[in-house]
Amino acid sequence: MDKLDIEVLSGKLDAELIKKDFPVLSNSVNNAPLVYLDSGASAQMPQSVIDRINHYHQYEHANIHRGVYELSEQATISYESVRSTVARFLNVTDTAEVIFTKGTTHAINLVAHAFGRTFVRAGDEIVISHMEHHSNIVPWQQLCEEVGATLKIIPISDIGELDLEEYRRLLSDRTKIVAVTHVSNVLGTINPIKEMVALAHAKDIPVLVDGAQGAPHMKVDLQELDCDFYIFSGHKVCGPTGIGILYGKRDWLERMNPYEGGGDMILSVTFEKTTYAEIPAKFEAGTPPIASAIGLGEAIKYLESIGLENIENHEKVLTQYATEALSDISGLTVYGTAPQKAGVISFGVKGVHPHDMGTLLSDDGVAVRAGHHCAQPVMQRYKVPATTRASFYLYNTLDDIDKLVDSVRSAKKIFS
Ligand code: 7TS
Repeated sequence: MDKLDIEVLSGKLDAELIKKDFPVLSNSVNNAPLVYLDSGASAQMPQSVIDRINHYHQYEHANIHRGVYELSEQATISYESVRSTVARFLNVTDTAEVIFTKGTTHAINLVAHAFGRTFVRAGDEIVISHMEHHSNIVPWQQLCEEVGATLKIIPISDIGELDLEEYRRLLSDRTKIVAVTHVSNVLGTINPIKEMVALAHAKDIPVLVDGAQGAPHMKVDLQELDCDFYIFSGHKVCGPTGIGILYGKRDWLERMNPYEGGGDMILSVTFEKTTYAEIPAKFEAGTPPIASAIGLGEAIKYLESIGLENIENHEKVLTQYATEALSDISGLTVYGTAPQKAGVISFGVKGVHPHDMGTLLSDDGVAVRAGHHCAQPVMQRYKVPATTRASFYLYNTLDDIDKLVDSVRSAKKIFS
């Protein structure tokens, strides 16, 4: 794939121009321009998001849902309007189905507690996959230990696809929920969520989708996917940390008990009895991260202004270009080569520890992640202790990839 082909293919998105929207990306690291290839961990924020958060702090800050004074009413309107922005982003119509959380991890714990403690009993089963992030494993494991349920695991193939035949077999009368990632943060595999949801729904089993690596990188249409819960984090969609989204179908959310108790989630409290607020308030106890929610709204508007389809297409091109260039390096193995793949490349180079690789790349200004990526079962599946991972986003250019590849080559020379 040469550069000209690629420019034609990624046509609708000018990454060089987009890069200028992100102040961090004009910085240098170790006297080299920063090449940021760790958006899978946290994406950078554009100036518009930073400005929106600053404006809130400077002119609009007040607690929400309680003041009768102007400032608090305005802050409430700004916060609540983000619910509509998120609903549009996910193509859902009922804004009460959009719950603000602290992030993906918090949202999955919320469902594991609130759904789990309401619907899961001894002898029941929960189906997850072998490619989950720890945050979509541990909360379910804790639930299973507490109530006496069992975790069932969908296996993955050598190229990093879920085994759908085995998935079908795992779905039974005992299955109470399926919890699966939209996109693997290590392998990049995009899972066939629509099909998996249909198979589960045929047996009346609800499905939770961990969208931490999905929502940032492609158009998510929840009316089409039809999953019961969809979750993502603000900091991976060019928003701030401390905020995330739980979408849940009204029917489930209304039947689930609250996860946390406190202010804002009640209708009335006496020492004898508390009655709970309607959704979404029932799941938003305490003062929320107001500024972060408002920043998330701005981040979504930014991504929408570029176009999620354009972002997805751009990342596909970057991934193909990077895979071809990296694969030319002898002794380099890419983990995860499924045809349906997002902008994540995990790799290992014979004779170079992934952490050493990460450190040497950093010396050249190239920021990648090295380690188990909070997905140790994936490492166990491929029998490696760790990998080096480059992950791409809308602001990455072909030059970024060239620098990555050059830097990997130099690192390899040091060890040969
Ligand atoms: N699920 C997936 C698929 C993820 O990739 C991550 C974070 C999480 C859940 C947790 O999200 P959080 O916002 O609650 O932390 N993944 C990564 C990563 O790949 N590198 O750093 C964080």
